[in-house]
Amino acid sequence: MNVNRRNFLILLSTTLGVITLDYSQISADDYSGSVTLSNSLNNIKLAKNLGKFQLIPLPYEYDALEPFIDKETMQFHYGKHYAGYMKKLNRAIAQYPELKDKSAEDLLLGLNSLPPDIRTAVRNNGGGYVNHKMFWEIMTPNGGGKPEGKIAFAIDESFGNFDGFKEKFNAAGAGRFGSGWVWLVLGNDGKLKVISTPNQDSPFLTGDYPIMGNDVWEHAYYLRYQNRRGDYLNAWWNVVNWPEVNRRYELALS
Ligand code: MN3
Repeated sequence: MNVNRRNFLILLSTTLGVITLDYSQISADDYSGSVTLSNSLNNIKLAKNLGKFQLIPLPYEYDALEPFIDKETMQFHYGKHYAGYMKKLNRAIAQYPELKDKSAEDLLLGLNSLPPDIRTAVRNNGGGYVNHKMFWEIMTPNGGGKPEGKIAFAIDESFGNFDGFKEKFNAAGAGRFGSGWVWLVLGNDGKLKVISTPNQDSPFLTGDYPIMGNDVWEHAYYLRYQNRRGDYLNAWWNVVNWPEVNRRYELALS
């Protein structure tokens, strides 16, 4: 691996958990190319110049969600699609140093107050960045089964029972025309609801808190399921990380 001094400093500081990078100095060209880092779990492909926003390490191996989500899908989804959203988000905000302290969630919540020329890029790529971070974390190879904790009671209260919730969620995912997401959100009114959004639109755009969501873009399932989105939606419940979903619910309540 050919690592120049600048990249080495960035990699080193990442390992130490300290990122001090003046990304206002970064030109768009810095975002091209990549380096491969190894950790105990994965080969993580990171953008050569990390920028403000970074990839979270995938919390399991690419093949860990087999047979429900195949290895090749995970490799492309994490390494290409998710990484692409991150790079484009970094590129969009690099021109505006005054935004450097904002989280991706804050950028989405305040989309209409952003400079007009980056609103679409932040909506799409900030959404893609935040949505996928959640997506990796709410899945686990030891997943499935029934909800636990406070979210279990809340689901029963809002949807009758778990099966009623699953049915509603699957129907919303199947009914999303084209690309998008299906969500369980905590709405402004404090109530749980199932919604669907197009493209990479985040529930944060409308002030709803995303508790859990499934990606129904074809890139999420087509290699294994082809046109059978319904089969993917059914299989996906086997990898849901309910403790993490419950953690997100408790966070949303607080
Ligand atoms: Mn995706």
